[in-house]
Amino acid sequence: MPANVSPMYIDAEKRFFQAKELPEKIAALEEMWALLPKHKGTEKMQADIKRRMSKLKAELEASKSKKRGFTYTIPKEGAGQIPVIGLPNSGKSSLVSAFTNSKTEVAEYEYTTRIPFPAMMPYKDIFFQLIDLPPFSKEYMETWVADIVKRGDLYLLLIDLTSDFLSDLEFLKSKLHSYHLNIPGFLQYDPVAETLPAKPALVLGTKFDINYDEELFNLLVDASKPVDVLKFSATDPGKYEGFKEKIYNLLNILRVYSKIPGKKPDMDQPFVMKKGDTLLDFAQAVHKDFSENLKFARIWGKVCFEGQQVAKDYILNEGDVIELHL
Ligand SMILES: Nc1nc2c(ncn2[C@@H]2O[C@H](COP(=O)(O)OP(=O)(O)OP(=O)(O)O)[C@@H](O)[C@H]2O)c(=O)[nH]1
Ligand SMILES: [Mg+2]
Repeated sequence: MPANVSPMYIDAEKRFFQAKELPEKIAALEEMWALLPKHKGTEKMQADIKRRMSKLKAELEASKSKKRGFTYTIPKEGAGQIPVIGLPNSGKSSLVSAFTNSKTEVAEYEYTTRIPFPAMMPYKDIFFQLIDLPPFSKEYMETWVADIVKRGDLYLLLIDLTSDFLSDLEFLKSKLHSYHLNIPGFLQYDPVAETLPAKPALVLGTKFDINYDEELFNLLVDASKPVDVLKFSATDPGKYEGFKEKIYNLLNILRVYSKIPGKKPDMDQPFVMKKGDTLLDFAQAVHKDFSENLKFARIWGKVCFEGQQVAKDYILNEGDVIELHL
């Protein structure tokens, strides 16, 4: 034991070695960390404490999720499942209640939201499924939050413009990196994420009505690149709806409409398809047997006019009205 540590440190270390339960061990380590003078002479000890701490925290997390043994699985509905991600009080629930019919709990205090809360957000003739989540935080986070985020089709990141938002952004990035998300160019390189499907993200600078400084905002824009940042406030939803169109474009989807021969098209219920999908993909989406029996289709749209006949490999266009012939 080097002479330059305090008796309090030695005491904490004693408790670390005597502790039987993980939380006690972690608490003792945290105390040791706080009490250890940080200089060159203690570098080895610093590294040692950090290594032990991360190992024990991982063990604790694992034992908790094993004990709990559950996770929330939210069935996908609508044109895209969008987890709403942000630090405590960043305005997640305010966004969800302003843009959907569901009333999730909004409050001035932190950690208001404790369970996932799905709600449908209308956009034109379709819906996006938002999921209000508990906050991302440096303290304990439920492991199921990661499960929900990983399944998302687009990550909506809320950054409170009235806070120390550059460090908030860095914190969110490091968390998302630990989930191995593939958001091209946004997160630090991660060989595991590379093997997973790339997904889009969008940053909203919230509480824009309270605090705004063009220069600071531009720093956020730079730090978020290549992910776009939009100014946002939940107090005046009508004025800030633009983010929905952005989401639509980022999801790389399009809407097509089905028509039964001899009848008017059903313009109320679009089919949401991926950009690049073919007529055959559409037939399959309408009915799983249709793709086998499909002969051709007639299309009314911007690219094909007046019921032009197309084959199975026709690439769908936004707004196409499609009449399948089996
Ligand atoms: N002025 C203003 N206040 C906002 C805005 N968005 C949220 N707030 C306020 O900020 C506080 C926190 O909002 P919430 O929507 O509950 O935040 P949250 O991110 O869901 O918080 P947690 O669930 O605790 O993580 C509330 O008092 C809201 O009224 C906004 O755009 N403008
Ligand atoms: Mg909330």
